Amino acid sequence: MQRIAFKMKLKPGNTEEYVRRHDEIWPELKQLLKDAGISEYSIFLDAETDTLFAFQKVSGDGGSQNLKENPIVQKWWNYMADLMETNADNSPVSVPLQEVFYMA
Ligand code: RM4
Repeated sequence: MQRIAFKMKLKPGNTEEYVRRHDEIWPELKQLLKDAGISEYSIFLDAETDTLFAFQKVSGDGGSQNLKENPIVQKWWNYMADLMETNADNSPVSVPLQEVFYMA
């Protein structure tokens, strides 16, 4: 099991809608993330900079941001694109973070 983290960027003024959409995350997306070996997936917001910090445990060979071939992930990214900074394919700009401390 590997711990990974990455940051993403929210467009200003979209916190409430971002939270609302995640509170109503699609069951099929949730299931495919679990099936891909992703667990303990949380996203935190630094409201000062609109930076989103994602943490997740992964048992497979990649995390949530490596699932771009999956049509449900693509549909979700298209749905979320109006709220976030994205790449040309509407995937969220995601910057891997280095783990500098861990305590079990
Ligand atoms: C985030 C972003 C991630 C996705 C989660 C569920 O806003 O779209 O890629 O894994 O939602």
